[in-house]
Amino acid sequence: MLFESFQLEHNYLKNKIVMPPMTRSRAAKGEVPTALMAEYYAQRASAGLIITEGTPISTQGRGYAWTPGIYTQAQIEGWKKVTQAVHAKGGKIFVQLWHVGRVSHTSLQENGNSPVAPSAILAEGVKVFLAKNGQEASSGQGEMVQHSMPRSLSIPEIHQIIQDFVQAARNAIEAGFDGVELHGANGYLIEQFIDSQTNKRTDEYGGSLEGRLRFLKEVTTAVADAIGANKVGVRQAPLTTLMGAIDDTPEETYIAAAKILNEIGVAYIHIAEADWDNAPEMAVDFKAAYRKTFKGALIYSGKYTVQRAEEALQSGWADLIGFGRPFIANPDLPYRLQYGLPLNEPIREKFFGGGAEGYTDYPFAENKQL
Ligand code: 8OZ
Repeated sequence: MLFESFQLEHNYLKNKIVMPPMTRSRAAKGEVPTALMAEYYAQRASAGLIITEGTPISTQGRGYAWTPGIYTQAQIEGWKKVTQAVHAKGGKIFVQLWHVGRVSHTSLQENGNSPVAPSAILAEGVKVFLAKNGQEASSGQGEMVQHSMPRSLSIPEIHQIIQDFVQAARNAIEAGFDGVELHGANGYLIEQFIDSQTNKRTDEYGGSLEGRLRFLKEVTTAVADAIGANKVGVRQAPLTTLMGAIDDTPEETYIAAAKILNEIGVAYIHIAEADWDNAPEMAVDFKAAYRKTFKGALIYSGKYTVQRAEEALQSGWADLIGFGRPFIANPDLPYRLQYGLPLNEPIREKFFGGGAEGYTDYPFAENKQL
């Protein structure tokens, strides 16, 4: 089933293999996507669906060096090169819209401001990736630094961030993306609102489960109203802990979130099972509850093999499967998986920052170009 097509609303996907979002930190000055990035994504256009690396919606939403943004005209023009290159190879591509919330550093914020969060709570030990001495991405010279103490958002600021998401989604459509994925996972802003240990607000954006889900609901509704719910997906990570965003009752919380997303009518929910986290495996009952609650497509990513992917699709709780790191090292991953060919191993040292090395120079099997 993995190699068969899938209709994701108006988007025809040629297989059920997703390239999930992966930060690679190779944008040019001004957080502008480059021609090298266009080549990287186009090389991977045999995926049924590509979802770009996390893409900040504003300066405030940035938490790492050299991540490509989608809030200036130069960035939109850069992304046009990416979407055109992917479409020319017959691929489909969504952009992941990202606000990091507290997971940032004063050096990345305007005027050295503090990062923002639902509540002013530090995640001890959670680090961000900064450029060493203001160097550019191509240097690859970065360092991991503890994120800065955040301050809590006022209600007008929350409303402004929702507008920033809407503008970023409009920019994405202008840039030629087939849709957007809202990054509601991995301990960033949307998840900081959702999870009980990061949201201690007492106003309407916290205090109760309904309150903690309000930001997700309002952002998703506003973005869906702006570009169409059929072009919107949402990523969630119910069980991850490493980024310090933890919910005390994840199943209750995230199934309630799925109910809201179902009512809005988004195209998909993308669940990060996060093999990089110590999170427990998601119980089959939890996955079945997602299926029962949410009528759109369900994508799962995290440590899948072809066999596990086929089982997930057969079992009925998944529609599409993401393969992350294997896609870094294997531009022609679907072909290799389909024919059982050996896989190239990803080079960890080249994950973040740098140039073509460990990025666009992984070989295709038998010199086959798609
Ligand atoms: C790794 C390094 C930097 C960012 C995520 C956006 O975990 C990320 C990310 C991952 O979702």
